[in-house]
Amino acid sequence: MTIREIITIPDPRLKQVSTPVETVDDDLRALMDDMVETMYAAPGIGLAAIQVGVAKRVIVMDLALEGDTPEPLYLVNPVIVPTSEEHAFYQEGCLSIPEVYEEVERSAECRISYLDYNGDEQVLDCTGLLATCAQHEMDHLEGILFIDHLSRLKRSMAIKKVAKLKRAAENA
Ligand code: GNR
Ligand code: NI
Repeated sequence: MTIREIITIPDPRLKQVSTPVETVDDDLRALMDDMVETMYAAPGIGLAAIQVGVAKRVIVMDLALEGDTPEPLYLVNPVIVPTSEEHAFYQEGCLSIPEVYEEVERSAECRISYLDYNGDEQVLDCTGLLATCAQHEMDHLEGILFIDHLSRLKRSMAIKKVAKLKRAAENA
């Protein structure tokens, strides 16, 4: 397993629409293993393949608390449907948009159908932070970032903040 580099804005790859996976094979499992290791190292609670530069419809998530037994979820070709009319606000962050945290409104509950690590069909009902995270990750597969849900002003402030951080890192 390898920790891969997480790409950050304004890398144009983050705007790509990811393509469906044809078969869940050992090559794909190697990618998913790397993604989980990369997510834990970051640390983060979710990661989409495009964040490591691979435009495939693959997501990993783990909402287990630090210190508890890890509970990684591997989602291939996920399809999401809202299962509640209710919406919820959560303060979101993204490993591809470092140090930006803003409230985003999403469906409070959703159901995801997907293929798991072994290529078997699964259905997962999500509430709370898991529902938020799942919708955030699904957006990545469509080339959408959480800042795209913000006002133009907040979005441009976020983009400038990341650019400034990168300049500071380069000059350090
Ligand atoms: O680690 C992450 N935390 C998080 C918090 C609130 C809503 C969404 C997320 S996902 C994020 C990791 C990430 O960038 N996934 O794409
Ligand atoms: Ni993200």
